[in-house]
Amino acid sequence: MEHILLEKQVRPHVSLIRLNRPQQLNALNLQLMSELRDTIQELDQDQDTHVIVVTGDEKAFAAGADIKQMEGKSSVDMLKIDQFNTWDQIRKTKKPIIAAVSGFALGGGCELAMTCDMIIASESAKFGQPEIKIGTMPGAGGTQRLTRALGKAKAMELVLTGDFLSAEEALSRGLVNKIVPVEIYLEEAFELAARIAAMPPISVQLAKESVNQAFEVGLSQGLVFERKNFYLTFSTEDQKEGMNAFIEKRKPNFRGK
Ligand code: DAK
Repeated sequence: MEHILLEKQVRPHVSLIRLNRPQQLNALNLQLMSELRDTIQELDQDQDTHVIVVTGDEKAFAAGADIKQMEGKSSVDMLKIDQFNTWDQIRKTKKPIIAAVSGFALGGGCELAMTCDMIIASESAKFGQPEIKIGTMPGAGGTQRLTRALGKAKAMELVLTGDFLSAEEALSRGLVNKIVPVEIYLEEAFELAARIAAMPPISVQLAKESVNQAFEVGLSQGLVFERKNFYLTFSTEDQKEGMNAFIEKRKPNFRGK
């Protein structure tokens, strides 16, 4: 791996992926995205990892897809490269992914953060979809996810002007979970990840899948989907352990079974 750093067990059952092209503000070139996809898929299979944290560095989570790599491409080139396949595979990750964002999260960087399940941001975080300024538009979910998160008016403004959204505004509008000083944003993401990693992992995955269904289907279908996953938790040992531990007034010992 050239553009990705992987650190396992930064907390119990929590793994950290760091985007590592600092000179280019972690611009997402094809190699970085392939390495990211491969690493996430490996962690999704890894029994010792329950939660994944993805971060960049203090200056940039990622300043977008690599403009220098895209500049000369035709529509047919883009179609043949089929980057969407890579992004779709990341989107299908079963385990929760927390984005720890500091500095720029722009274009594909903002889309990557929104593809994650939660965002912890530093006070310096800046979100935006500035693709319009370079003659194109968001292509990896920006118009859809930003609109769902911020509502039509603000999303439209950001997508059409390329303006940035401050961390404060991102928090007040529900795009991010929390903002903290830059010195502790990664720590804060680890804390959240560790709390989730201590929960029964099968129920966590089923619950994540169910929340995500809310963005895919209508309410009746979503409720049916939720109900089936709810039933499914009753065939896990962890459900028995969790309820018995409550009754016996002790801490549960979840084993992912
Ligand atoms: N691509 C390539 N290089 C980049 C880059 C980017 N997106 N962003 C920054 N860099 C490079 C700069 O070229 C510079 O490199 P050198 O000149 O030193 O070699 C270095 O990083 C430092 O950047 P600056 O000197 O510009 O730093 P500043 O602090 O002055 O400015 C900035 C920071 C973030 C405001 C500025 O760098 C900037 O505006 N960057 C571009 C932001 C942008 O337009 N992002 C959107 C890119 S388009 C797709 C999936 C996703 C996408 C497309 C398709 N498929 C699935 C098909 C996404 C598209 C995009 O994201």
